[in-house]
Amino acid sequence: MRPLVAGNWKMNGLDSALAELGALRQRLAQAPVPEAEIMVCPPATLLARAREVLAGSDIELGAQDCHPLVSGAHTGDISAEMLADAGATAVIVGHSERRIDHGEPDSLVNAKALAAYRAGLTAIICIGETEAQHRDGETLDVLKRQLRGSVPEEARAANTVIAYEPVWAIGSGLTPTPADVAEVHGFIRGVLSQLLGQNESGAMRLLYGGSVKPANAAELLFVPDVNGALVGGASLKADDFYAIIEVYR
Ligand code: G2H
Repeated sequence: MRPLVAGNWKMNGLDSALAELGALRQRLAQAPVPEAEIMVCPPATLLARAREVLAGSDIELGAQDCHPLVSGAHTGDISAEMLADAGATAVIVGHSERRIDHGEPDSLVNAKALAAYRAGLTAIICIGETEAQHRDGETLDVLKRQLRGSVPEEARAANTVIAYEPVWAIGSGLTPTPADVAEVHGFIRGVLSQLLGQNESGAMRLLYGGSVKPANAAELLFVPDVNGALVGGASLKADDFYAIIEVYR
């Protein structure tokens, strides 16, 4: 399975990120890493400019969120169709920052994933336990509940990627041990198998996300059942993002 390395810029990128993206593009042209699929997910306002920077390259564009509906009276929201029109081929849904900051429940994440499919986008569905849930030993129960609620019946390996992002590891510099990541990803694969069948589950990419850096990428990304990374902070600098991608070469 070809791994996916996706950069989630979050609410960053107004300053140097497009220049960094140009540098990444150049770097990949000089020293390609065809073993990995590469994506960047800028804020929606930068999609069009990022598309210009990436024109003719293999680097894909994703978005960070979408509204479940196609259009209507939803001030400030952006539909999956609009993201596709702006050049996105994928959209992140259910990132913990949206689940927590905006109170998004699993049912809404599920509806957003369906909207992504409707617009022809890949849904990158995020799940992950909080620090308190981790401490209380609830990780696997939380992940099972999130998967059952957030992953639509229509999810297929061709239209869906799952990203496991422990909330306590996001932006904190902390990461689970490779053994813990292996256990959790194996568990996720098992739950997906119950939900979608063994074929789809077996072929679906499971990304790890949360403080992935050049220094820890190799130990986290070659864990069994890890098929790539969702990278936040380290995706904003071409050198760092390339160094993470390069582990697959
Ligand atoms: C987790 C991750 C990207 P960071 O949110 O989705 O961010 O790599 O900065 O921890």
